Amino acid sequence: MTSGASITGWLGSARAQTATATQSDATAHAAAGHGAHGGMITVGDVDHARNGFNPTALLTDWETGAVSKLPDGRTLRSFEITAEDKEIEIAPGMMFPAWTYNGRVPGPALRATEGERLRIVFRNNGSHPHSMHFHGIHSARMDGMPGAGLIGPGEEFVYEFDAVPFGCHLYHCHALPLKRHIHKGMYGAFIIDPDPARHIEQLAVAQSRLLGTAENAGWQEHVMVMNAFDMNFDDENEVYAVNSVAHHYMKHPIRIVRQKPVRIYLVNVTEFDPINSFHLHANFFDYYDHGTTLTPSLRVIDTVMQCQAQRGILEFNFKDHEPGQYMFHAHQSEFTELGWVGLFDVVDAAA
Ligand SMILES: [Cu+2]
Repeated sequence: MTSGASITGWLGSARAQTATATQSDATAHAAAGHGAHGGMITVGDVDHARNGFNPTALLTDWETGAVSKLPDGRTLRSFEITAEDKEIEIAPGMMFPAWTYNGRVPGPALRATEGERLRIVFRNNGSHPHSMHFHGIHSARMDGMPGAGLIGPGEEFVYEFDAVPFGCHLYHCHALPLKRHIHKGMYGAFIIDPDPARHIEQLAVAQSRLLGTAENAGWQEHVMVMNAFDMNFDDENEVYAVNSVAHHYMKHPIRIVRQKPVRIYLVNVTEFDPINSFHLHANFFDYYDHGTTLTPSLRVIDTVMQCQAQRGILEFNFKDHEPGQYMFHAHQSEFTELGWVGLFDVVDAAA
């Protein structure tokens, strides 16, 4: 982050621009009630309709594409992604000139099942060359590098590869300068659910991870992409968030039914800072590094750190907790104050 800069300074002008919206925003007044947690959060709300996405909806917005059968009987799952330039509001009154996948930051959370054939039709309607570089297993010519799917404005490329290994992955643009293309918003989660038929020895766990199964429906799943924004292009971040909007989940706590377990697909794409982290208040979680195992790689921890592109799955529950609002945030305190903090609103199933 920028030493000496503060979100308060940025928000001085932001407040002036959005004074009317700010005064009439009931959620802002509700959020003020969290003063005990440290009331130093942004005032008001962003225009989600103008952005075209709402971080609350993004938590469960899985893009599963279109499914068909290949001649050999395998499943083909197809996605369509378009790169486009778009201004997005990442804190009230603070506009960021983003480069996006499908008009949103982060891009769609692509979700497939282990072993499927994936086809991603990528069109570049942006003003710069872009690509989709997937973290997964594929051939060199599908890697999203120059000569392998990095395309100019107006061009189209089709990536095709198998969905392996299962896990919590990501994709991002690999055009140069890389730090600018990633930071501008060109990234998204890429989840490959395990195919239970391939994991008979851990069938119940595999089934619980597979979207659409009854076992999976017993979980509360959310995807969280930790990101940040360099508002003045000095290669340091001024605003931090999960799913792009600073302090969003403070103003709009994430509702959690106490009796159902929680699974978080956590991805770090933060540019310019070496690491980011996730800390859960008043609770502990199991962690699956990269999501590529069905047994936890870390057990009973309350904080995990990730470098850029590192990701994993968190599992926890509040079944023995009393209902209430439980905080989560980066345990780099400065990231927290600059936007990366939120609340789980834990309620009883009947509530
Ligand atoms: Cu790019």
